[in-house]
Order: sequence, then structure tokens, then C-alpha cells
Amino acid sequence: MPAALWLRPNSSGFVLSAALVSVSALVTLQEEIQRRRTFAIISHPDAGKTTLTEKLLLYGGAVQLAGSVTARKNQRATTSDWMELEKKRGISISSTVLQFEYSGFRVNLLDTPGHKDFSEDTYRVLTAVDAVIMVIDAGKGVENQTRKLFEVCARRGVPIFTFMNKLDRPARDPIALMDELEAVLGIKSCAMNWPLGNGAEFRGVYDRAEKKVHLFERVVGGKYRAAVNVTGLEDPLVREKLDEQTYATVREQIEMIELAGAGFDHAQVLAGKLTPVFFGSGVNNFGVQLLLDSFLQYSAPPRGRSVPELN
Ligand SMILES: Nc1nc2c(ncn2[C@@H]2O[C@H](COP(=O)(O)OP(=O)(O)O)[C@@H](O)[C@H]2O)c(=O)[nH]1
Ligand SMILES: [Mg+2]
Repeated sequence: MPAALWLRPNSSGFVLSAALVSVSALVTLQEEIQRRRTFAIISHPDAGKTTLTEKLLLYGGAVQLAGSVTARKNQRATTSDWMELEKKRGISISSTVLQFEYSGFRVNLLDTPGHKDFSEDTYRVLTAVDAVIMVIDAGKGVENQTRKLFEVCARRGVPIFTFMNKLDRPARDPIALMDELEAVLGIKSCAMNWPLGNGAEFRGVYDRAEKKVHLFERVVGGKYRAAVNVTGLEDPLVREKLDEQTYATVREQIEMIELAGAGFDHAQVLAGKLTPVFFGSGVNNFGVQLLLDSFLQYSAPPRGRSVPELN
């Protein structure tokens, strides 16, 4: 490169080229940091944490394993999601982190061992995550263990995303479920999508940002990504699929949350003061992709932590 040769005897030329290298290295490092998402799933036992973990892996494609091997050996006898996945899939996961690439993101899902009692291990994991997905059984609402785990996360101010699960079963009123988040957990919530019916009447969700209905198709075993049929709320197909009463109720509810519900506010989500809420059914793969896409878009990359926070 003639220009570099020409500059060679000049010390400022050297400084300049060195500066260029370090700027580009910094840009790469920043990009790498920005595309990382390290999180855990929390829930009361049986709400559907393991099922959701497996579905996220399904969407994440090839399972790549990372992390410490020894940590697992030292764990007391307990069931973790990883152990359940090992049994189910006949694979061996000697790790505390499941890592996968999805849509340009490098996703690290940390396992929280499934103790009945609140444990030191779980606490340790929760101090390492940058965000959390909280799974709630929509038939039951906020349960005891959810509350305890939530409190640990809320204390750190990490973004908390809520998945209202099991909509294919009789569920509580979605507005009541959201009110409960504020009443019991003290966090404001913002519905990202809205369920069309529940139980045997569950037909899908209405995506508020896109103003589109994602129709629910039951898939046996839920081994594959669910095909999604996307359409508008006014589509005769949607009216046809919902009985008149459910359709009217859903329209009314959506109107109500548009008028009176908390709006989406990214800064508040990042501060852990507002939880985006998604409805779906993990075991049926339904609503999982909407959750994952939005979670990756709005949750936080790794950030600096203060020492007191870790104590
Ligand atoms: N009907 C229904 N059952 C579900 C759903 N998600 C999970 N389950 C079932 O609920 C039970 C507990 O789920 P699991 O993922 O093990 O919950 P965890 O204890 O939170 O890890 C299992 O029998 C699951 O098959 C769902 O969306 N609908
Ligand atoms: Mg489990």
C-alpha cells in the first residue's frame, strides 16, 4: 500500500493506523455484545417451563452446548430442564447453558434447577441473566413460586417478559390475569397480543403491533414449528372460527386495552417496570415464535453490573 509506505517514517501515520484497527475491533466487540441475549425462564412448578424450553430449542434449530461442565457434577440431586431434555431426546447435556443462534442473535438460556424450594443455585443463576421469561399457567394465574422468583429478578431491575401459557385449556379472564400482575407482583403490564377465546374455544391470538390475527392449529405432539395462518381481525374466517359471543367479547377487550391499557414503552421494559405479556400454548407451539421474536428484539444485551448487586 503506497499510502502506508509513504506514511511509514511519520509517527502520526503509525498512530493513525493503530487507531483504525482498535476502532474496528471495538465495533466488532460492540456488535457481538449487542446480539447476545442471556436469560432464564422462571415459573411455578407445572406452569410449563420445561415445555417452553424445549420449544425454544426447536425454534433455535441445532442445539449447541456451551458452558461449564463441572458445575453440573457438583449440583445436588435435582431435576433440571437439561436433565429432562436429556431423557426426552436421548442426548447428553453436560452444561449449564444452552446456546443457540436465532435470527442473528446468540441466545444463551441458563438453566435454573427445578427445586421445589427456592434454592441457592437458582438465585445464583438469576444474578447472571440479563432478562427473564416468566411463564404463568393462565388457568391459575400468579402462583407462590412465581412470586418468589419474580422478586429476585425485580430487585435487579432486569427486563421481565411474561408468557401466559396453556390457553388451550380453560383460562382465566386475560384482563384479570394482567391485573393480577400489578396487584400481586407490583409490575405494570402491556399486552403484546391478545387471546381469541380459551380452552376448547381457543382460536389464536391478535398481534397488537401488526394488527393481525394468528390462527391456532392444534398440532399433535407439537414436534414441529406450528404453521401460522395470519389474517386480519375482520376476516370472515376469524368470525367463522369464533362463536359470536367470544368474537364480541374479544373485540370489546381489545378495544378496552387499546383505550385504557398501558402502552408499550421500551425504556420501561428495559428498566423492569413494565412487563410485555404474550398469550399462547407452549405444548402446541403456539405463540412461542411471537414471544421469542419480540423477546430478542426488546430484551437487553449484557451490561455492566455493580458489585453490591451481586452480593
Ligand atoms: N394443555 C397444555 N398443557 C401444557 C402446556 N404447556 C405445558 N403443558 C403441560 O403441563 C405439564 C407441566 O409442564 P412442564 O413444562 O413440565 O412444567 P414445569 O414444571 O414448569 O417445567 C406437562 O404435562 C405439560 O405437558 C400447554 O400449553 N397446554
Ligand atoms: Mg420443569
